[in-house]
Amino acid sequence: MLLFATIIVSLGVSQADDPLRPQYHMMPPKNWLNDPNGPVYYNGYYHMFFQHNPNAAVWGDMHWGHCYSEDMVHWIHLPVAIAPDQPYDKNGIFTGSTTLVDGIPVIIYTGITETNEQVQCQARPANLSDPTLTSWIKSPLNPIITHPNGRDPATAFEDDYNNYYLIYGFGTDELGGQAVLFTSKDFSNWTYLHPIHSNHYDNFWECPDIFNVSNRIVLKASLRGQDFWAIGDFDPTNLIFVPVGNDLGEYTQLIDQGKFYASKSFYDPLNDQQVIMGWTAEDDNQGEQRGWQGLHTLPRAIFLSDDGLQLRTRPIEALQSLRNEKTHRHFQNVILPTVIPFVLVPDVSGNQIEIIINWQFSMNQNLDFGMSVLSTSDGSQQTNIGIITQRNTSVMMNWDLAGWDYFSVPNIHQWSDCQPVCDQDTKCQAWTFVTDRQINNNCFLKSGIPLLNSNAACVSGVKQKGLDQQPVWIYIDRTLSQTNPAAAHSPLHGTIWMEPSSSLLNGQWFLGLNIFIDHSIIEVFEPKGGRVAITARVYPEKENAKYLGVYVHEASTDENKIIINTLDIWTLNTIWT
Ligand code: DQQ
Repeated sequence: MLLFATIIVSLGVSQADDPLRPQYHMMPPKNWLNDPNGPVYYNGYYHMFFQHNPNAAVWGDMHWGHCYSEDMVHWIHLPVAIAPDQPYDKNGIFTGSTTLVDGIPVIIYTGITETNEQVQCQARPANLSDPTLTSWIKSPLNPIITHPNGRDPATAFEDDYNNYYLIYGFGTDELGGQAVLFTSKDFSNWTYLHPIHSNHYDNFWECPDIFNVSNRIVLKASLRGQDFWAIGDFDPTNLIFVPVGNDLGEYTQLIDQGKFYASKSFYDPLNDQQVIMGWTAEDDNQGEQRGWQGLHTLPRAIFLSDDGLQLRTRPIEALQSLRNEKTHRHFQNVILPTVIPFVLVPDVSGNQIEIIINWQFSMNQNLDFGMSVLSTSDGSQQTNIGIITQRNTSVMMNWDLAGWDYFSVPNIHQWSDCQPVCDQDTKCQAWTFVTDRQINNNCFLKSGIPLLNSNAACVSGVKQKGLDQQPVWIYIDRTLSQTNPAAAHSPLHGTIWMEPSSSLLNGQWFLGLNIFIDHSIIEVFEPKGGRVAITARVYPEKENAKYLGVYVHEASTDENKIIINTLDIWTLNTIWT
């Protein structure tokens, strides 16, 4: 089938020795990396620290690794910044942050003591005239905080009266997850106040972070294996965070829908933006053998929705400098008229690439279409990045919205009674009624919109927003990504609401996706609205799994076609200089 009119030459493929090792993501040369720690811009350079085991490709013996950069894109490795060598941190230099105190970067990190207590410690640059900030000196006052026994201090903030405030993660079964608040006048002597915020979605919060975006306060924390945000205000009298919408822990509050944890943000003064990056762990059982494990996601700029109530992210603009312009390929107006199992994008290949694809499709149709990446030429190994829409999302027969249940409603015996209950509950985003069980609570309410799963025993619905608004599922399907059964295969997805103001013309929706492929990591964004970020790990074994394709698994029955308005592809250069 001839779909693509332009004939082009091959993009070329990275010749890295290890075909799965990413080339434009932050990671040490070998061994282990986890949480980003204390990113900061100081005196002309960005500094990135990270949880690092320098001696083995497994978690343990935590040090702070260190890289620096002029542009937040191209990085240079530096020696370990902080090593565990004191009684108060001998068992690990855990996560922490950097704060500019009177213009000087000061690190506060969690030390794990000889007796495995978690205490908070401070370090300052040994030589401020060294722009690389290679050496750090621990404070003679360490540990500066010993109770409660929590971890992961965030960048501190200041009020108008020269009081500093610091939060770190804590929690118990009884108290739930918490971010505990301390105050100080001199940044060395800290007084415990109370939890700045807490809830019962988990019994401990790791890596909390608090920052200002567009005159609102964002609180984030890591719990249940994912990173959640809440937007709110800081109550200056009671010194607590008060969420204005959903609280962190709800499925509407994920920063990234995929493999993204222990994220850390920092203020980038050069571009006046708050930047966040997360830790992406390996998702198979081969990491130790490969000799490296863990990387950081691409840095993302944080912004708020127009109403100030939703957190949005998109890749920082500076990443465009990684594009090798000579390899740029452009296609336009590719019409996909009907169901197409798989068709190759001609003469393009690459496993270290960026893709921008602008889709056009009709409103209110049953559609499933997308792009295959890291694909063999026959499509036997591939990862699909697609879009699903449904004609009528208020009642979807034979579909399960699997997961994210927060309540099963008693005494409901038919699906038509399930939707009104959801409509009346502000927390409810969607529901599924299970028809083949003779139990008393077959109506499940969901606190987000899970991915659609075909299931003859289910009827599902999405709480509606308005006649001209439509939910759209954006997914990464890893069913054929690799053959290793121990690698994660489960689909990942995010759901967004298409809204007429930004993307509807003559009954057609316009939706752009920005996709980054780097050997064994895929990041998918909806860059215009910043409403979706999905990070996935994949481990294609086949050497030629470097092609791109398109597919339409479900097409409209009427005259409407799915159209690729534009498709742009670049090879990206490495970030290591
Ligand atoms: N990882 C760090 C901890 C943190 C956890 C230790 C989150 O400080 O709570 O490596 O991944």
